[in-house]
Amino acid sequence: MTSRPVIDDLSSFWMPFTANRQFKAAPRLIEGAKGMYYRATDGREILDGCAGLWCVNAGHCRDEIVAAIQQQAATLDFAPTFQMGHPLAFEAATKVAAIMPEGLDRIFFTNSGSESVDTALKIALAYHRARGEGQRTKLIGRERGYHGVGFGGISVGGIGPNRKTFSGGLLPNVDHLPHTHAPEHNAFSKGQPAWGAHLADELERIVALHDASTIAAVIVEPLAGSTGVLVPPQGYLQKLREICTKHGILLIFDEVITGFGRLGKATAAEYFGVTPDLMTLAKAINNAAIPMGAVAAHRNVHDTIINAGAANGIELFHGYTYSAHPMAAAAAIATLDLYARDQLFERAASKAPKFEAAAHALRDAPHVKDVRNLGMVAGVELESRDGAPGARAYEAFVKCFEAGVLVRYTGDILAFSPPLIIEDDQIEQIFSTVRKVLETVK
Ligand code: PXG
Ligand code: PLP
Repeated sequence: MTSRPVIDDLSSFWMPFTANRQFKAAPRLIEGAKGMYYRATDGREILDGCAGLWCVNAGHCRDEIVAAIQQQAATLDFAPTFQMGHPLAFEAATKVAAIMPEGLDRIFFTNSGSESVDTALKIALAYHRARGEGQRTKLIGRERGYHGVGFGGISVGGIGPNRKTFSGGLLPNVDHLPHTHAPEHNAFSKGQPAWGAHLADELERIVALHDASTIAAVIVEPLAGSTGVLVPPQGYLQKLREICTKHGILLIFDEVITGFGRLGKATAAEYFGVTPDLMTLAKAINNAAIPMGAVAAHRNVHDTIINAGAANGIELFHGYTYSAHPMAAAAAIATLDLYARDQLFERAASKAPKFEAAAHALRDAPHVKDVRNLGMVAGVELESRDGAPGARAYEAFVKCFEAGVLVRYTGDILAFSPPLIIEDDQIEQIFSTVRKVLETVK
């Protein structure tokens, strides 16, 4: 059963990353949410197995966040942060900084992950220029990386379909590391796979090709989410860090998905014990209640740029009308307080073993060719149908929705990343529903 539209005309909304014609022929519409559940327009409750789009980490419509936004909307709707400020912007930055890895305590606010990525890439160029190495302009991404949809993000990104149409407009000075997906070695790994740390050595090859003196930054997702959950091999991120440090290259972790508890720590950097120079954040920064993103910059990067500018001059020519929007900032403060009060990152860590076991129990379900996981993230890769890649996972996604569980799919990979408030029986419900659905999928 598909939700009946509550409005007749679906034609004006050009939907993002959606098969518009297919969707509008059989829409799935959500009209409410609370805690672990969405409510569809036909009144059905749908268990949220992916925290919206990896972002509602504290669960939906939390009273504390709702109240903070309502109050802020009636107190200060908007104030510029260009040559002015409002107190919540500074308070939100201080609270974000407090849970970042040591040193990453200078916070630049944006409105999305894509803007955070563009901002981080620009900060990297500004940093080298401030140091007198303005020739360091190359950016190194990774195959299968997802860094949003700005021109910077798709240039360093490594997802073919996101780049192809726009290939004439990509940034010129970009190269890519190989991705780390190696099912022939690592299928059904629990947590970090043992094989593949040496893939980080490819960075040395790229440095040898271009020379370190031309390279500004390397950007990677510490755990790649959007491409279908690629968990970094043991030792891989440590090697990337060492090589970047050796050559004076900035390391950017794109933590738009992994930030704010997804792996059971505030950041993946903390989880893996590897500290980047810049970190991009968004999504769960304020439980996705109002659009917001951020870049956390190491103090040294920040100070280098700030101190290179004239004393009364603007140091970085960059910013968004809505950087640190009052409502987004109010939501961030309330969200970060909630994460701390309810110890949601610790909760994620404590639920992770149960989540891992439930995901891996799908190992012998029909069509399953790999299960991988870390923290409160899991990916289940299906065999593709001959000549129709993605069709099987799409069918599973639709059937799960009809059976009352929201999952995410990309290609033929199902991805799971529930709110961190999930209970054990809800973990069971997600994966038992997927098993039942896979038994009916062609
Ligand atoms: N970087 C990373 C690592 C992301 O995962 C972005 C940047 C871009 O953020 P914005 O806010 O501009 O969308 C993301 C976003 C999915 C999915 O289902 C993932 C994202 C967005 C939408 C869907 O995998 N990640
Ligand atoms: N386009 C025009 C014409 C603008 O005036 C502005 C901002 O003033 C922008 C784009 C950028 O908008 P935002 O600051 O919301 O990113």
